[in-house]
Amino acid sequence: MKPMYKTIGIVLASMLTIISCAPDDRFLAVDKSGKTVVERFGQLQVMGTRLGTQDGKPVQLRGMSSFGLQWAGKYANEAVIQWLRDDWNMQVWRAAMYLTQGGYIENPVIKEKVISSIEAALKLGIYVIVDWHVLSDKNPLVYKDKAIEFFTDIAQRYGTYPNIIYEICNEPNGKDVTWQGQIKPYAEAVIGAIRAIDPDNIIIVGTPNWSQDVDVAAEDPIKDYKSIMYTLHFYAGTHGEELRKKAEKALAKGLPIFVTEWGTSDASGGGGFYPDQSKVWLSFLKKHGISWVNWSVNNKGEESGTLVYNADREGKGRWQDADLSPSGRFIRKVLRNEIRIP
Ligand code: DCB
Repeated sequence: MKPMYKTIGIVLASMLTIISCAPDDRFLAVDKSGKTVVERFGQLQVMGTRLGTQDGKPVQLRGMSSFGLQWAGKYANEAVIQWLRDDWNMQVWRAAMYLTQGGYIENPVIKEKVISSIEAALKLGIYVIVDWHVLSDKNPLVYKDKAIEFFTDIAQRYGTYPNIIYEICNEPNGKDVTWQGQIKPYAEAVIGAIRAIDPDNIIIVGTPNWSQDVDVAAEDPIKDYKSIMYTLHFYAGTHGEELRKKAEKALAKGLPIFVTEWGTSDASGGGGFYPDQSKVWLSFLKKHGISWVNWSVNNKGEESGTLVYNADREGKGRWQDADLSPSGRFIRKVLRNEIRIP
């Protein structure tokens, strides 16, 4: 081919690629004009069951969760979060602060990793979920006073920034931990403390049974406060149609849902990588416009983790394909809009 035709061919081909792959601006962490997601969406609000921008347009935010900050706090820094924003197209970062298992109650300096996450998010113009990671401690009332003290401080320091999203109890669990008995009373107390300082940032409440029983919360949602959402968690290798039915039931009752944690593995964080089941879930979330955050950035070697065993031991970011696990490569492509989700 003559060089000129070759050039024309290349130009045409790249124009076609741009047109056909051009992702909807709403799914970009930074748009073509360089505006960050927080610059574009501003103060988030809840509109019916949907998350909305300051201007009242529905949005679906997508991003990544840290692993337990006591284990993987080295990734809660600006270099990694910027890499995730720029290379992974991440719009929201979740700082998962466990309470026990070496978490905040036992080791309060862990809070510094939440602060470094927030500072990076403010600088980079992305949203940040401050996650009070109730898990093996089961009943959120156990550390209610500590939660109020913690969220009061976060709200006083950062409540004026639209970047902040509060997640007040990751996964309440255990037979004796019910919505009406423990979770709702806990949530009302913590929400009251946050709202005394911060009138409008989104607050996400955990639901019974490891944040699966959104249908139960939907029977008796929290009144009196605005911009409240409820979390649904799933692991694609364990949870399927039955859990999606529960979510649909809750949505039909008007419950606003935010998936603050889901994994491509089974419910242990390991046990295999389930891309097909994950795609069914991603399609469900897309259909309902539900925001999501994937579990999680770590190099432990478990299937839900983004990095292969021992990759990036210092927390520098700039990962190459060989650093990423099958799940990491899959989620990166999903976030970059390179895998079509029907
Ligand atoms: C959730 C937790 C999260 C946990 C993942 C995977 O727990 F919110 O903290 O992460 O889902 O289980 C796992 C890590 C492991 C680590 C472990 C330590 O991936 O590497 O060793 O935390 O706590 C769930 C979710 C669902 C269910 C149970 C749990 N479920 N759970 O459906 O039964 O028991 O942790």
